[in-house]
Amino acid sequence: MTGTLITVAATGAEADKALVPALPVTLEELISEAVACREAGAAVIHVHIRDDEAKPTLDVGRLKDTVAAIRASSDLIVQLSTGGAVTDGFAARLAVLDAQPDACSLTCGTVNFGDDVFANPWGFIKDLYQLTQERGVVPEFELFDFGHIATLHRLLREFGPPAGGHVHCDLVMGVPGGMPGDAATLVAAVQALPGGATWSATGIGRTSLPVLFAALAAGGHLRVGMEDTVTFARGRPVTGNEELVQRATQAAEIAQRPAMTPAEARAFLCIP
Ligand code: KMH
Ligand code: ZN
Repeated sequence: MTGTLITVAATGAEADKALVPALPVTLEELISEAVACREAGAAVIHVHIRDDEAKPTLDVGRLKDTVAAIRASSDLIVQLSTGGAVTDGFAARLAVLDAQPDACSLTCGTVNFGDDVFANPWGFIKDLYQLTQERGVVPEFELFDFGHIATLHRLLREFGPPAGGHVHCDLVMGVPGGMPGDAATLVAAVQALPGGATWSATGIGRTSLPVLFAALAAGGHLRVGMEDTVTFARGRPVTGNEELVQRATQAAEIAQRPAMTPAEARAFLCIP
């Protein structure tokens, strides 16, 4: 049994800074959170950035500055979001790779996303996948529903292995419109993954703890962070990403699969 890969999804595109003051939206806030989360046990940071008005942006110049600043202040693996916000177009989402991250998210299908639609048609998925292969950016396959797993199989069948050669997935559970965040669903999803794939899981909102414990019990890895939940316990807002990472690290230690260092995570994910 390996250690536990802990990814922190620090900001996301959905939470409103005005309602969630602890959300890191400036570069300074993001770096401060990144350093604290690295100390607390995170090995990967999943990054969305905001503009001067704290609105989500995919501005490539800002993304490049963010990648450089994270690398200058920590050894975290930098995984940029290519999902962006539901309002982002496909060209801007492909251009994220111009910022030359270590890794990127790659969502394997369209999903209802609350009242919105997170659009990921096959044409976009295959273009993005081929771009990751050309650029040597290691994708993490984001799976919000069972149809996304079928599309992952198709992607690998038609276009071969990803950059680095290893398939790592993230089950994103509990999105209103996606698969539910519970242990039975997690086990069924894991059974459907391609052979040899490794996986993390994250539960959105109130599913964060059930999914965390189910993932550890099933031998998987963890993603936590304010992109996915802004409530630490019933009626108690999250004070920052660090406490979510600390809780994941403690749970992993209890499971006797302690948090991987970023160097161990690089080897595990085949990121040079
Ligand atoms: N913000 C969601 C619409 C990703 O980062 O790749 C998409 C998302 C997935 O967060
Ligand atoms: Zn994201």
